[in-house]
Amino acid sequence: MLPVNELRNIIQEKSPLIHNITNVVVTNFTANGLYALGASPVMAYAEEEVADMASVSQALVINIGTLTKPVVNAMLLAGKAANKAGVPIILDPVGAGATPYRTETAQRLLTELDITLIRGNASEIANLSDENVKMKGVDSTAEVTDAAEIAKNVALKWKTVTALTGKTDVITDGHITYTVENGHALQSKITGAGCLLSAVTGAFIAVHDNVVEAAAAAIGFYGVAAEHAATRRDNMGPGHFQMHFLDALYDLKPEDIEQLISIHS
Ligand code: ATP
Ligand code: TZP
Ligand code: MG
Ligand code: MG
Repeated sequence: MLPVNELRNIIQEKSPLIHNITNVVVTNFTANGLYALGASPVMAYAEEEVADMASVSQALVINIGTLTKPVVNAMLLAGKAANKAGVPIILDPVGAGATPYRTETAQRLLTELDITLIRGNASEIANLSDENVKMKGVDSTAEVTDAAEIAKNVALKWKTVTALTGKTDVITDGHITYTVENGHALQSKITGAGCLLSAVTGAFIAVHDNVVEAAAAAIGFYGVAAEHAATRRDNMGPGHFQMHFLDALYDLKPEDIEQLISIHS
């Protein structure tokens, strides 16, 4: 079993600073989710400061959900500073494949920066391989039967650990592969479930050098939190789920994690 509880404890103890350059939809939810986990979020976008902020952070999370030209410039500046300082970078390629601008920007970031982990849904990850898969805005439409193959291709193509998420999650560096069977369907009924997950993987990678292990542990932990949240109330809907999910990230019991977590290699 991966050291999920141990890594969560280290995050709570050390409270790693996670610099997010994210989208305008999920900014508040991402900051609250990182606080609930025990990490320390900061959002900073100005070209004048992103390099300084990234270089003193323990992880940089770049999310292309609501791109503009100045934001792309800030991502490149922050990313270069993070690479120079040895700070890990997580890329969430939100909507890659939905428009050429998103696909090309994700590819540009992967080309110009040394990215530690890509975390996206099935369509987004498939669009970073040589496949062209339809997106419905930012939501995955891919009926993926070969998720592991797609994730491995992307990991090898970009020389980056890749996490393809959905009902089953696949985390791979192209050689070592974990699958995670945790999570709940209500996660796709709230905005930001994927974006916050990318930030949460950043916090786990900040405290554990083995990136594939850290990402799999983060995704397993996050899925158990969702399952736990979904059972706290009868007839759970997205509104209450979002609230209970934040609470579960905060106070999920170590024994519940051990009992419910389903990570396989
Ligand atoms: P999308 O916009 O397509 O929902 P996303 O970027 O929000 O994509 P997801 O792939 O939905 O990201 O992953 C977010 C989290 O939700 C992951 O932890 C994943 O395991 C979980 N998840 C998504 N759908 C399901 C499902 N049907 N059953 C269980 N867990 C799910
Ligand atoms: N539109 C642009 S970014 C965004 C939306 C709805 C949020 C996407 O969040 P997630 O976590 O990928 O579902
Ligand atoms: Mg989603
Ligand atoms: Mg997403």
